Amino acid sequence: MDCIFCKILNGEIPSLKVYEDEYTMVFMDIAKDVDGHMVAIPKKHIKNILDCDVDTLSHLMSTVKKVANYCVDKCGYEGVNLLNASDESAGQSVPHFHIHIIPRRRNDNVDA
Ligand code: D5M
Repeated sequence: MDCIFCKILNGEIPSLKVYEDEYTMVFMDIAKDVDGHMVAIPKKHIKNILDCDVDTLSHLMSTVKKVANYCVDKCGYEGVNLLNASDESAGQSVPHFHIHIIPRRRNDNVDA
């Protein structure tokens, strides 16, 4: 399958990995537009939330919460933005389900 995120999962494309477990992985977003911008993905290739079974969604959200809490509890951030685009009509550019995690501080001037 010609999917960038599947290639990251199987090591064909390098990534800066932040977290991994049996079902999910989190790595730094290549955009580097915002300090700390990460993406969390399920290991199972699913296009987006519209196709996602609730078990996979539950694993993914559990991972998102772990990473979000780590950002706030251990890394000096105060909050997070969680963003998702499901379908090209909504702006999805990589067709493998992902949740953007953007750590935030008050007055950080991020436009997320
Ligand atoms: O978000 C897709 C995101 O995927 C976008 O913010 C860039 C990111 N991306 C694309 N290729 C890579 C690689 N190779 N490593 C890390 N991040 C990547 P969307 O919401 O679908 O527009």
